[in-house]
Amino acid sequence: MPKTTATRGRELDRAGLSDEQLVAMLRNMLLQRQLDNRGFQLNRQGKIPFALGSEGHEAVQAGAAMAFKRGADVLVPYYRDLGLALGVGMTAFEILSSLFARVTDRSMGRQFPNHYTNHDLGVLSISSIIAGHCTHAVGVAAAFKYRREAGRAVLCATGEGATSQGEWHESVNYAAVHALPIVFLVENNEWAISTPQEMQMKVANVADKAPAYGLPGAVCDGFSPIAAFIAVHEALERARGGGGPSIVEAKCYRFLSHSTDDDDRTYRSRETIEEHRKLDPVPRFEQVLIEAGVIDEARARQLKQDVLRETNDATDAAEAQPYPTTESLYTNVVAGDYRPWQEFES
Ligand SMILES: Cc1ncc(C[n+]2csc(CCOP(=O)(O)OP(=O)(O)O)c2C)c(N)n1
Repeated sequence: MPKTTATRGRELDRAGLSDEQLVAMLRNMLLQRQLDNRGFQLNRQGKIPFALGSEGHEAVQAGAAMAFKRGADVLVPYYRDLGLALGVGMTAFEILSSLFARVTDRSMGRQFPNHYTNHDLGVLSISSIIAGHCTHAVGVAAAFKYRREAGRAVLCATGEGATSQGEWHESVNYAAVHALPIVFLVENNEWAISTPQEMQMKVANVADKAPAYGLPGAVCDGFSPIAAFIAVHEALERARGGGGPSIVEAKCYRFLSHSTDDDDRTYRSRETIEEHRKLDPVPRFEQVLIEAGVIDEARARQLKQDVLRETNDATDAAEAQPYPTTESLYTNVVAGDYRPWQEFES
């Protein structure tokens, strides 16, 4: 599907979103971009071992997060969902605490970098096992249904590569059969590390797989936060209202290498990336809001300065935190006081 904006000339098709919500989406996208850069910089400075970037995913994540109902829905993200995490209420400090593996990280630095969590906000801990988290997400949705907690839904995000995994198929099928309140959001960035989409599937769209499970499937422009909001909002509302699960595929692109450990020059050309860069959703959405009169140039500049300051302050604050102590090694590993390994101690 062509990556077009949701604007008509200077008139903005805002899908019922207020100025405040539109600016919040832009701010989220700008902050994602800053934090992404910061992760890669810190890695190159030798301060953190690893970072992942969401560059190219800003729009789909800002739009999807805007459709999330805080206090009701549960987010089951994957490792490239920085903007979803920020959009549902996580802070730059929490993200940097995860990157620095400091004690202020909710897992106390025991998860992989970029694998943050926040139970208070309904953000499940991220699983590095591709598509493994889809089974967790379906479990949460099954609990909502079993407990008759109407009005709640699960938003489960993956890349398109994850849809080749058995767990994804099993999760989608189980959710369909049991009509669970869940949305499978597929952020299709065309690559799974070095594997292009055409090596993953014989259909043009992941959403084309939906009818095989008896589900609705939608494709949206993942470079437009408004288009992503519309698609995810509709799917979440259906799920919350008892209408069952669906698949939403957002077409986006991965501008950076897979992670700081990957050299993408070995499998894709610089020219291809430059071509996609012309459609960069961040400056484009900024322009959309300026043209629609939602913000002016000065406000746009101010927003960028704000997110840079926020990123700098959060970096300094997180770096200044201590590492967890060895005494806390087993904290949060097993619920309650039960210590299974102690049964084997002599
Ligand atoms: C079960 C499993 N197999 C392989 C990997 C290694 N791996 C990590 S990320 C990744 C690519 C996933 O691609 P996609 O789902 O398209 O998401 P993207 O990273 O492109 O956003 C792979 C193969 C893994 N973590 N888990």
